[in-house]
Amino acid sequence: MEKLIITAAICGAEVTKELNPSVPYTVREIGIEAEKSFLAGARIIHLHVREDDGTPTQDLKRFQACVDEIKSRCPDVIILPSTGGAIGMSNEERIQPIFIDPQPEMATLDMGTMNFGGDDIFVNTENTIISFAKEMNSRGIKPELECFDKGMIDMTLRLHKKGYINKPMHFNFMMGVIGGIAATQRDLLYLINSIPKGSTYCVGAIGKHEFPMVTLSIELGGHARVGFEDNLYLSKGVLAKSNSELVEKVVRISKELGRDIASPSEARKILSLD
Ligand code: KMH
Ligand code: ZN
Repeated sequence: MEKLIITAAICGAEVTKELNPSVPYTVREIGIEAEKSFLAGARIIHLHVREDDGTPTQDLKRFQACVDEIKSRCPDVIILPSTGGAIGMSNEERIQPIFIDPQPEMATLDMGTMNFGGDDIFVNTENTIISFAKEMNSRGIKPELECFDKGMIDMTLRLHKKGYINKPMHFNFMMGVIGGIAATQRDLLYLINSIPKGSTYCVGAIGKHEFPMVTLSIELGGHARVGFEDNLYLSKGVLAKSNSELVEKVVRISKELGRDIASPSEARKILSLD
């Protein structure tokens, strides 16, 4: 089986230090969390950034400072900035991280609008998706296709036919988000069976669903995403002290299941980044 690529979603936009004091806010904290995750086996850092007080931001200068800090600590890691940002941000704000220097190899592309809990709506209209895809394509940035539900795969296939999304595609299935697809074995199989042959996929899931769904993905040949953005706990009632503990747990599971971890260059090859 293909070697496993682990993504660490180290920060997110929603979780806070009140929920887990190890959630990184400052440039240095973000750099340390990225480095520890990389050393534990993560090959991709899915990056959101914060102001020092924890406020989520897509400010280009702040992203650049965090990317510079990460690259000075682990130059080989793949940085995958968020173009989703936080609920309520404008498209102009959200797209800013693709302009970091050097240009990112990948960035998220969220494939549809959805409820996001309470009164929150995560808005990604068809025209927004097309305009973000065009910006990424024109720069050679590979989109990670964020699918929170099956209909978002259908949107991806439609936009592929229209020429906005290229093969080979790389999907990230985010499961168990309020308003999205449930984190169940049946639903993961449905998602996997709905993507084009030759695509790669990664699986992440919220809270207690993270490790069961990631384990299933490892068994089925997919890749794995863990991190504070999705889950703050190492096990029931035990807060993770660092994202790296979550990565180490995936590495342990994967090794037990007989699947090796990709090196940075192997990860780039699997994702057709080179
Ligand atoms: N924070 C969510 C509203 C992404 O990174 O592209 C969106 C999100 C997806 O996290
Ligand atoms: Zn994200």
